[in-house]
Formats: sequence, structure tokens, C-alpha cells
Amino acid sequence: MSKLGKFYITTPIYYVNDKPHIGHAYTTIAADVLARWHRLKGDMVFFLTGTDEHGEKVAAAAEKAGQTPKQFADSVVSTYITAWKRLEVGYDGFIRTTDPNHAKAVQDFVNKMVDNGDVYKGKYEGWYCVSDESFWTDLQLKDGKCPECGREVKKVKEDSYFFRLSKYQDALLDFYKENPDFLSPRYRANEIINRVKDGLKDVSISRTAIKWAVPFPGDAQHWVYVWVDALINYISALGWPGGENYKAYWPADVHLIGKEINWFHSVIWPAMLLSANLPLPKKVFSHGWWTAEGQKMSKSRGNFVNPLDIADRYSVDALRYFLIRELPLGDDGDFSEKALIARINGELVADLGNLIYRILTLAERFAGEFRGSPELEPKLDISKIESKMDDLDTFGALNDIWGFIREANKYVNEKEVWKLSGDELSNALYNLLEACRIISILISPFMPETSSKINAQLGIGPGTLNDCRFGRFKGRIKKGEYLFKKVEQKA
Ligand code: ME8
Repeated sequence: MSKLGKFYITTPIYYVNDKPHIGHAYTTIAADVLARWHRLKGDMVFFLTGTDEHGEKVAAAAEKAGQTPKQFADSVVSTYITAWKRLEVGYDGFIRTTDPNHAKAVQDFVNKMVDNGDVYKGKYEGWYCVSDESFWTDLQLKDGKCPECGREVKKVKEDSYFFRLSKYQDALLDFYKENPDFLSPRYRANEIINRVKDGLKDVSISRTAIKWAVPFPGDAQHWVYVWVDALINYISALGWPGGENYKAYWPADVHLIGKEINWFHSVIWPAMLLSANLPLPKKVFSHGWWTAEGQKMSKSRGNFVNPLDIADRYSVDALRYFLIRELPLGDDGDFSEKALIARINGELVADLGNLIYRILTLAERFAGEFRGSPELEPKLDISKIESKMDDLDTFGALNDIWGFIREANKYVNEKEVWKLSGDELSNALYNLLEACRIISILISPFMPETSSKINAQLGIGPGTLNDCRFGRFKGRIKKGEYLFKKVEQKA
């Protein structure tokens, strides 16, 4: 994946019906970690996120707020931009589907599908879930409700343009076979493959009733269905068709998404691209879902976890660390403050914070040079960490980095470094300082602020993955505060 030296990663574009919650922060932080990792490797990286602003759901939220959809979208978008800034999300592009160049790209794309003979006019009759902006048939409903989110659906009967999705069944199955990494993680692949094997129905791609949308090209009575509009963001943001970024970055290396929108990304989007005769993304990775304190997050429960509240209470890096360390990217998990506090105290304070503080205390006192032989280096397997990150195993990679932090602490204890002096102390400190320098590089994608703090105390600048070898320690030590504070566990 990364051999080409370029890395294009995207998050879903989020609906602007409400401000971001922990689920949105999760995908975006995970994508940021991967983007930062590839920058460390020296890859040319484009990390795209943004907002999905058209459609019935956003229009309804705006109406409720007594605003026009655009006014409403503008105010919610600013909550996203503020949140990502605060959470140290360093994206390269932020697309809003209300950007005029996006609308133009959507129309050009639809025209390509039309030119290819893949679009015809008909009548749609079925069910619509406004919350998921998705069409359902009678058979798909579960107890008369949306099979995805369990909400009420409404009957829709309107003229519509259809996309011949059915035509692409074989091409998609062939593509999955030839590209076994496309559907990731692997254990979610069969669900998609089996559904595609069962047969694909043509899908509605225009609405007449919903006018908060991109006008359908060539028919003033129709507007582009919001999901078609949304998926095209991944290329319109790169300036497709002619943009330099499109040429440099497409196809995407990873579309990182939540598992509930896998169908749209693994079936509809590739079929649209096949119809438009464009290259397909290399990987769609659908991650799991978070609950909050054991409960599904929902508007009716009012239990959405606000990531900014958590960051204010515990620090941005504690939040970033927790989200990645708590579970593998594909798994479902539960967000609880108790679990977060346990990790802060047990891992950030006791392992990492303690290591840096202990070493720098000793190093600052030591008057000689830090010289020795790299005894700790064999405890670190960078290529293993690298291959885990290439496989999007951010959890496994962070686990391995933590293994090295623990090895360094073990080294301090076993050698009883505080009792050493002369060459022995010099050698031990050399090893430990080089370990800290490398740890700081390795954690930088996960906890950028903590990495900067460690660098400041070591008196060094930021490094790259190439610098993760023991060399000569060249820093000028200036010990600072503890990196993390212990948090009282609530009863
Ligand atoms: O679906 N746990 O937008 P959306 C983990 N606009 N991740 C979660 C989550 C949870 N509980 N809740 C949300 C849309 N997410 C469309 C996408 S893309 C062309 C269009 C994350 O605002 C996860 O990434 O409903 C999920 O896929 C996304 O937010 C849905 O955001």
C-alpha cells in the first residue's frame, strides 16, 4: 500500500445535522493517526475529511432550528472545524458538499454514468429512512422499521432516475476476488460478497421531493440523491477531473468508515466508479461502533459523548490514546470514563510519564557524556510495528510501542540505574535517552502533543521513522513537568 510513497486516506463526510460526538472523533482521529504515520515514513500524504450537507436529514434539522439549510450547515460545520483543531487532527483537505466545485463534479460524474447507458427514468416506490438517508424495500424492513438504525421509515412514491447497479454484479465480484484487501477487515468481507451474490437491484439516484441537493443534470424536476452526491466527495475534493491532486492521489489508499455505511462504500461507490470508468479505491476499512457507558448513543437517550468535554477533563492525548488503545480498529467497543481513567493511571502515568520523568531526573544530574552500546535496541522491532500500521492495526502497533516503553522501565529497574555511576551510568542513560527519543517519534502519530513535550525535555526536534535507530544522543536535557497527572477513579 505505502510502497508507492503516496497515501490518500479519507473519513466519511459527516452530516451537519448536529455537532460531532465521540464516534465522529474516533474515525477522524484514527485516520489522523494513519496519516501522521505515513508522513513519518516520508510518504506524500493527503488526508481528507469534511461534511455532508445536503438531503432531507439536514434540511429537517435546519427547519427545526428556524434557519435555512445553508445557514444551519455553516454553523454546524464550524463546530466540526473547531473540534478537529482542538483534537490535533491535521487534515489536508476539508470538503463541504455545498462547495460549488463539488456540485459541478457531481453533475459531471452523473453525466458520465448517463453517457455509459447506466441511468434510466422510472418510478420509485418503497420506504425511506431519513436518518440514514437510505431506501428500503418491504422485505428489508425489520418490524416495519429501518433495518439499519431501527427508526421509523416513510413511504416514498416518486419519479426517479435509477442507476443500473445490477449490471455490475459480476464486475464487483471479480474485483473483490482480485483485490482481497479491498474489503477490510476480512471478517466483514463475506457479508458484502454474499449480499452481492444474492443479486443487485438498480438503485434510485434522484429525488423530486427533496430540493436541498445538487440539481440533477438535464432535468429540472430532479435533484441528486444525497448518497450519490456524498460519495463523489472523495474525488471532487481532489479537483477531479483535471485537478493536480486527483492525478497525484487517486485512487484512495483507504476509505476509513463506520461499519454501518459499508454497503455504500464497498458496493455502490465502486459500481459508480466502474460506470464512470475510473479507478477503484484500494481499500474500504469499516471499523466498529462505540457505545457510551454500555448504552447505544442516541438522540432520544441524549447520551452522545462530546469528545471536547473529555479532552477538557483529561487531555486531548489521553482521549486519542484511549480510542486507539482500547480496541482493534474493526471491533465494537464501549466508551467509559472508568476505563479511560484506568488507562491514564496505569499506562500514561505509570508507564510513559514515569519513564520520562525518571530518566530525565537522572540525566539532568549527570555531568558527563551519554555514551555506550545499544543494549535496548534489540527490544524494539520497528519493522513489525511498521507492518502492523500498514495493515491498519493501529491497536497492535500501539501495543508494541507500549511493550518497548515497558522494556525501558524494566531496564531502569533491573539495572537499578539510580545506583550506577561513571561509565555504567553513562551507558545506561545513553540507552534510555535513545529509547525515549525513539519512543517520542513512535508515539507522535498517536499523541502529537505528548511527543512535542518529550522532545522539548530531551532538547531535540521532531524525528522521522528513519531516525528510529540508536545513534548518538545529541539532545540538551531540560526536564519539565510530569507528562500526565494521576486521576482519582470515581467510586
Ligand atoms: O453516515 N461509533 O454521516 P454520519 C463509531 N454522511 N463510529 C461512529 C459512531 C459510533 N457510535 N457514530 C458515528 C454519514 N460514527 C454520511 C457519510 S460518506 C460519503 C457519507 C462515525 O454523520 C463512523 O465513521 O452519520 C460513521 O460511519 C460515521 O460517523 C457516520 O457519520
